[in-house]
Amino acid sequence: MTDRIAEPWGARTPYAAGQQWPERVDTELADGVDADEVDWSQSAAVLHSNGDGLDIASHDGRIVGVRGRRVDRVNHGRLDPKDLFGWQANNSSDRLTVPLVRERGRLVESDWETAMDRIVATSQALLRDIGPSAIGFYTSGQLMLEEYYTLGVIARGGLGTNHVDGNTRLCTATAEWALKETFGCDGQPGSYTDVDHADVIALYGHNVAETQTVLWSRMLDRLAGSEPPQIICVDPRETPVAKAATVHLAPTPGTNLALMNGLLHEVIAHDWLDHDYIAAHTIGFEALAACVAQYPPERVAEICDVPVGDLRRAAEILGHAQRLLSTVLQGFYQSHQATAASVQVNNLNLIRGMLGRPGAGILQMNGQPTAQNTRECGANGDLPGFRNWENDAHVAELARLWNVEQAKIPHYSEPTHAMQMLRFAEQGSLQMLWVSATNPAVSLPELHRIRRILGQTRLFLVVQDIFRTETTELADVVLPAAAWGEKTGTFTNADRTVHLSEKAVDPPGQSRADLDIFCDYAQRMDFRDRDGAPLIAWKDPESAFAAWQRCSAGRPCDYTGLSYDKLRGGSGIQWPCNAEHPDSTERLYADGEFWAKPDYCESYGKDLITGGAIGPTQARAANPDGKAVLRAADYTPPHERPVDGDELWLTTGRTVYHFHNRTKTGRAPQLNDAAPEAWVQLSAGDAERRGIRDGDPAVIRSARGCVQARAKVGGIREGAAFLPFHYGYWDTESDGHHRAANELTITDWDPVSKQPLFKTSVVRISKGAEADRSGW
Ligand SMILES: Nc1nc2c(c(=O)[nH]1)N[C@H]1C(S)=C(S)[C@@H](COP(=O)(O)OP(=O)(O)OC[C@H]3O[C@@H](n4cnc5c(=O)[nH]c(N)nc54)[C@H](O)[C@@H]3O)O[C@H]1N2
Ligand SMILES: Nc1nc2c(c(=O)[nH]1)N[C@H]1C(S)=C(S)[C@@H](COP(=O)(O)OP(=O)(O)OC[C@H]3O[C@@H](n4cnc5c(=O)[nH]c(N)nc54)[C@H](O)[C@@H]3O)O[C@H]1N2
Ligand SMILES: [Mo]
Repeated sequence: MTDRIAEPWGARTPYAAGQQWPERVDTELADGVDADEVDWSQSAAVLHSNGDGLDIASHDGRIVGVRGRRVDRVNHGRLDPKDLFGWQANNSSDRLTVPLVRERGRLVESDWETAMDRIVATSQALLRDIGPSAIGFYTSGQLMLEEYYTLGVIARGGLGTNHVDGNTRLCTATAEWALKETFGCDGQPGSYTDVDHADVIALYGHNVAETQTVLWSRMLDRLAGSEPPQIICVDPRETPVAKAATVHLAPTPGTNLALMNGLLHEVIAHDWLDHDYIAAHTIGFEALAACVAQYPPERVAEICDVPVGDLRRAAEILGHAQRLLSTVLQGFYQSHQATAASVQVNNLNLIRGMLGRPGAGILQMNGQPTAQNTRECGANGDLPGFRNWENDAHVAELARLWNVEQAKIPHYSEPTHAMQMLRFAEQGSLQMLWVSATNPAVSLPELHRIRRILGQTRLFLVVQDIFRTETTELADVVLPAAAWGEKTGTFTNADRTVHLSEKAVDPPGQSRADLDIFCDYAQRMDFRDRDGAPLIAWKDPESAFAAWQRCSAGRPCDYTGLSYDKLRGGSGIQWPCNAEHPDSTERLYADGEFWAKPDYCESYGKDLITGGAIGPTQARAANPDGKAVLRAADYTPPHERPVDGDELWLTTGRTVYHFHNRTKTGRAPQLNDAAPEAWVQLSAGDAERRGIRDGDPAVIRSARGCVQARAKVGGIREGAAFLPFHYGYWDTESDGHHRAANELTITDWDPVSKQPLFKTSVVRISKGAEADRSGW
């Protein structure tokens, strides 16, 4: 058997362009467990957005392994190393099993009555004394569809607060906004089967090899077969993707928009265009052409510090592609001018007519397993069902569906984004924050500030998790949740594939499914509709799903043709799935029609530089027919940038072996042993100038904090350094030294998507282990 730690992608199963991707079933069972003696429950992967179908093996009430689902369209049986080993965390002896409440400054074990009473009493007092805006919810991309929708209805229809967001704000807010800016609506145009057909695959700031390993296996299998695709990689590091690329462009962090404008310049200058597609299906071409005319290759090569020949070659490959698949992720979404740069990827596909047919697609990727649902269900900065908060008819529709007053549903401004919620808490107007399935004390930027905000006594902090984390330690009430495998629900991956995940075992101790916790809160708060009936008229996952289906009816993310039964037994199914598309929808926009018509669209769009709202009047005038919008933007330099040779760009991100703050992967021995400690990656030249050799201890300082890590020399461009963000403090002795990347990062966000800029800050690095945190 392949050692999947040494070989994360497993063995090759080559295939040629246009063929079916062969099956390969990956299985992992605990030592001594016999596959014939276990019960299998259908589910899908939860340690990334790929949505790999898998079955959970259980025996005697414990999860004992996993097996890839051969029939699933996403993975054809394959599994990622994190999924092969990560399930062991469910069985960890340090799971949260009882509610905790803060007594005289300390968290003590309690019971559900006491914990929920405190939450309800605080909510009611705040509603009475201040109003709904004193209460906020910060949720996840890791719960299930039914849970987000329930939370969305509670917050917007029950309490009437505008302060609901997900950690999807840190993750795929830019994916969503790039899609809204171009197509008027969220929703992934492409499909993973585009990999089977593409002749060019361009990956922009997307280290798919480490972050969606099964999707990369699909690409590797194409590369190993006949008629392999050409690969374009844009990443300052020499990732496995870069190593396999035909052309690797390694721009200076934060210069993505200049690079994209340069590529567009070449494609337009050489007339590698689909003029018919542009004329029939888009608006804005002249303005785009005028803007990118200012970005000839020589200028762009200088801004981005990439060889001009490589830039030209990449443009030529993109310009000649017959079936171009483009993917985008955090190297764009969390970098400077995030939305503006990601939108240019859409533009490139559009002006080449590369959309809606096999191999010609766009994947504005997701990161977390259920991020798509956070966005669909109204648990982040949108109304449920991709409804437009600026469109009164959409709000009225929701009010009818929930049978509440239209005025109850906040739509006086854009829903509050997470960083703004934190600011409100810092300033004191937000007095209760309910955090579910996210760990902001490690994952938000500028951690000393986050700890100060969350630790205030005037803020009532509720944290709902499966483990004690850096964030639970700051809470007033901690609620123990059931994990994946211990509850039933559905979730949707990055290419709109919906999976059912069945409960395989009971949750430990008194822990409860997040859905049960939210429903319990709704009942205790006694939220009612206009006729006095309970606002939340469901109690279990399947009836919550049915409620969501009604909400999704007629909207782009239409689930009305799905059911738990239909999702059982076979493959996951792509939405929209309704009377018109009863089986599934593989690709969006195949007919060149978009969800951008003014009355239907999710957003009227924003200015890419300022983030200023375009508004209904201008949107109606500019794009009455709802065509795809080619939006242009000029490059501006990042706000913080190195001023001398001593300073380096800091960029942060992931390794293949860990998921986020490692609450799961850090508890799986194989994964933890594969990457037990943080490191800092820097180029050979930058290391030598600092007298640093591979493996030396190093101190990394920014204006905001200090981190220690061992140096890893090479594999990154000059002038840039990389820190993984996985390492927090739950499994360290508190010896005063810092290791979380976010001690260093900056409080700054993209003007359009409001996604924080985790990929561009400035640091100094020196050799040594001294945890001298005194100043910058
Ligand atoms: N193993 C693993 N897989 C995961 C996760 C995980 O924690 N671990 N998390 C999941 C989640 S939630 C997400 S969001 C995804 C993220 O998946 P990715 O976006 O693929 O991962 P990152 O490592 O955050 O960033 C990708 C690349 O961006 C590059 N980069 C940094 N700055 C810039 C820049 O300015 N320009 C360009 N062009 N590139 C830049 C980095 O060098 C890095 O290789 O992964 C998902 N899958
Ligand atoms: N510097 C830097 N910072 C980053 C990033 C980066 O690239 N660089 N990436 C950003 C991105 S893309 C993301 S997605 C975020 C991720 O940041 P977080 O969301 O903070 O990361 P996790 O560690 O996944 O936190 C999820 C928490 O939910 C808990 N949990 C898991 N399952 C369940 C469940 O079913 N119910 C409940 N109630 N709890 C559960 C886990 O134990 C864990 O504590 O980090 C962001 N921060
Ligand atoms: Mo993410």
